[in-house]
Amino acid sequence: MQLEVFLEKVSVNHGLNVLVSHLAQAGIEIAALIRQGALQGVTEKMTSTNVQGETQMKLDIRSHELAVAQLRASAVVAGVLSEEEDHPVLFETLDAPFLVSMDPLDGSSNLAINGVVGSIFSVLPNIGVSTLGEQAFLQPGQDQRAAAYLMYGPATLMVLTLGQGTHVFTLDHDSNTFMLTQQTVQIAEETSEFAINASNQRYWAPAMQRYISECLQGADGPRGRDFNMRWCASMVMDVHRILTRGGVFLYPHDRKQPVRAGRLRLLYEANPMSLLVSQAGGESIDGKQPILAIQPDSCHQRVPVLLGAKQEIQRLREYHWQDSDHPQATD
Ligand code: FBP
Repeated sequence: MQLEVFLEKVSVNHGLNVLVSHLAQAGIEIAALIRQGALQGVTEKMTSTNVQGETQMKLDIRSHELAVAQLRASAVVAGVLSEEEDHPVLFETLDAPFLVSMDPLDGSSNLAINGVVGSIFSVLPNIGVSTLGEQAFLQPGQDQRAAAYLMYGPATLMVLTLGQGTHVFTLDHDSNTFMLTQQTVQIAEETSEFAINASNQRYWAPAMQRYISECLQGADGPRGRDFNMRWCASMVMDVHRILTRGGVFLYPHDRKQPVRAGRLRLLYEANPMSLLVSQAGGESIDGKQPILAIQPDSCHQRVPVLLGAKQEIQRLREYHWQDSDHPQATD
């Protein structure tokens, strides 16, 4: 079933269907660029940095521009907050029904090694950006109307939720259309696989040290079974593995940069991924509270992200509450 047919079938919100179709088109254009690799200068670094102080890749900017152009063309979006811009880009259609927050190119450090990258989108209702300005983007994740990521791997995938389950679409490169290939995916409640950047271990809070140490002790330790570890340095790829075969993804708070509450951004990484995971039966917390319940206070705010299999996230929440001195996720 083609994406557009699926949308007409499951969603009565025509505006949202139009928006999702334009996100898909942006994904098709970005995928075409990525497939050209160095021929398109995909791996080139810019001299500019984004608001996070990260050196921008040429493709970060191109992906941002392609996504902004498609969202503007949809005529149902009033403005876009992007990882690549300090402030939201507001469109002429200020009264349009939706706002979008996005990470146009996630995992861009993988480009230089021809690795998997993605794009992440969060769709919010427009609660009055014409008067509120960028404050209108500061809505809790539970208010999202849709969330999606594009995965640019061996196949190009679009993973989508409109709040009724999480579904996977595969791009047919011949017809340039996304076809439904998995409907209502479910994450197993139990798992023996975790993903974390272990090089940060010495900076973790005691709760995280305990959880990972118990996993590494495996069958000889309190967990009584062996655990496997994976880390792709691309949130899209790590989360897709969890939606496909289970597991947990962990980017906890660490004291490497104590002022920073975490590495990942709440509005265009943590919130959309949390909605996709929760709609697939998983959970996501910042250590103590559900990420989708967090009231944002700045556009590029960072949070700790612990998401995936329900039983492991509940265990991590317990360890963090026991570990009373673990800092909360507010800047
Ligand atoms: P950006 O590439 O959009 O900045 O995303 C952040 C990210 O690359 C995530 O995709 C990934 O999970 C994480 O950072 C990798 O972090 P690290 O470099 O510490 O392994």
